[in-house]
Amino acid sequence: MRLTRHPQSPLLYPNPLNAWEALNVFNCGVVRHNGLFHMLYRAQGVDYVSRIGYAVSADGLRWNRLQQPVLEPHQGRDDYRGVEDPRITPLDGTFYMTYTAFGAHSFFPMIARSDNLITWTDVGPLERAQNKDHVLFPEKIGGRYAILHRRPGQIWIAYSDDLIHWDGQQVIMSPRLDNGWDSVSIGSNGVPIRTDHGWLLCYHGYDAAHVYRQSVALLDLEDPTQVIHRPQEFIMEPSEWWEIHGDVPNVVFSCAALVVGEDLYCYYGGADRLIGLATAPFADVMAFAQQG
Ligand code: BMA
Repeated sequence: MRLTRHPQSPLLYPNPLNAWEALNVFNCGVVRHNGLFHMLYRAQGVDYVSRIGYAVSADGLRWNRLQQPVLEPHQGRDDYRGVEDPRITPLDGTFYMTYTAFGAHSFFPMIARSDNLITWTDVGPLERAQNKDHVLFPEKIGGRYAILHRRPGQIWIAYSDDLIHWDGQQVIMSPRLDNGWDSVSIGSNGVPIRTDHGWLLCYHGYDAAHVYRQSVALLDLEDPTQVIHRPQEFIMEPSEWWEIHGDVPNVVFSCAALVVGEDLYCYYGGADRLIGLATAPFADVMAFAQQG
């Protein structure tokens, strides 16, 4: 099973008229709300600092962007390379953005909230150590917030009552040393999707050649530390010219997986330069996921 590139991909290009997004636009979170698709995307400008921009779309394909970023370096931890890789979780009537703050000496897993997807307020970092690829579940589990994150190379889970103090840290998925594509490092992609067969988690992995690919796993609904299925194969790898050549070569990296009608939509950054969309019938993704 492989995802199919949408024929209109790539959907978003850098905009040379805006200094802050003139160089690259790539990893993005997408959420549907009030009949519209809302995108928060990572952009790099001529200063190579990452900022987060906002775009809106009626069909998920043609996007209108704000001229100014909605999140810029603002809190010291992000003073070196800025704010990266937004993932958007709607939960309890508000929106949460998990993003990475890239400072001079480390990178930090940040969490912010918003009621309108444009004005964001930090809630707190998940932890004060090198950590990224964190994504909040769209429901409380056992009455508590649950988050996936990445400590070097592995996907971890943690729980919280207030989004500030986290406990229950434990590793749930590791690289498979003998499996090629995900043998070196793995991390979560978009927000886990509730299904009858478990949480569908899209995740990425890379190998010794630093090629980023994507696949899926199913986690138990009540206890997502339990990985029920994890197929060996990937469902997407760089193959288009703009996924192979860009700012960082050989990368497909998604922060957004969502169900649209009968399909899974996966928005992703290609080679850290452009934004694309790949899709598959959701039933096919689920049949594949349960093979592992
Ligand atoms: C990861 C993240 C992503 C990026 C990827 C490939 O570590 O920084 O933002 O797309 O590397 O460069």
